[in-house]
Amino acid sequence: MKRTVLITGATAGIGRATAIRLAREGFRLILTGRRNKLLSELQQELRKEFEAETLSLCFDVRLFDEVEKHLGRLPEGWQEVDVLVNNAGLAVGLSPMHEGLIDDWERMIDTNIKGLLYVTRCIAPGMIARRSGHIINLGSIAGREVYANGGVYCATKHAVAALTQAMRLEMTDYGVKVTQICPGAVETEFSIIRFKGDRLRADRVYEGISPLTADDIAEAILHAITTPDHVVVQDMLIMPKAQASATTFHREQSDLNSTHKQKE
Ligand code: NDP
Ligand code: 8X3
Repeated sequence: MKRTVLITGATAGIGRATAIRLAREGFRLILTGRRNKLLSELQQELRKEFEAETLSLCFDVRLFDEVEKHLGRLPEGWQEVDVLVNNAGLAVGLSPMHEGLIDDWERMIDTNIKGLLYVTRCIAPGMIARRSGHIINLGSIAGREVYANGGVYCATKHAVAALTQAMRLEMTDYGVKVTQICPGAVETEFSIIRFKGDRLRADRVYEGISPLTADDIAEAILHAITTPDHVVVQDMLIMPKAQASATTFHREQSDLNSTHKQKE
């Protein structure tokens, strides 16, 4: 029986790349996100390219009623989720706390922490009952370090690290694996969202380096979910070769070649 993987945030970036990589390997996929058109296009692409069996569900992970409506009663044939990839997430804004926008904070906290919890609350009980399953949480280098002006985003990713550890402590007795994947800079829609559509500013984040690609992280997720049953990848930190810490990059253009520049 092919395993079923639920990916939150499959409309872009790491989630979308993971969907494509896993479809190629024959997994059945539940694809979620807020942009229905992108979900439909991805579904068609995966069916055409890989004859993938997919279900798409359009909802906002911040709204528990919506999450429960879609995931609390999955359709016939899709009720057993073997792997949950808690990927939906974002950074919004880059400013010190004394100037931060409350709406930016709410979006990050509600998506990255509460959204992950809401989805897990709906899916984990089935895994516990079946004594089998795997939860993969997208953390970040920002969950291991903090940097000025990104305090709230960093706090949400530190929360993901804490929740991941607690899940593991709670679920190991039930045979459920728990993994955290922590990337450094990955070029996706992430910086465009962080800078609210300012593409020039977003491009500067990756200037003079070869950032990670969404495919690099999809490959890591594939590895984590295809180890033998007795093996768990608990935690992976994956950085571009040119990135030494959250704020330290070696850039080919020397005028940008110092710590912190990309976060200013
Ligand atoms: P993208 O912006 O490219 O993709 C984010 C995905 O999350 C989209 O599919 C988006 O879908 C979904 N999403 C955002 N908000 C919501 C919501 N409220 N409800 C449902 N879905 C939502 O970013 P990445 O692929 O880069 O990010 C994926 C994860 O990886 C995030 O958790 C991020 O924090 C983490 N990460 C990213 C890094 C990077 O440098 N890019 C580094 C480290 C970690 P839609 O808009 O359709 O809802
Ligand atoms: C995204 C990476 O360094 O912009 O999680 O916080 S960073």
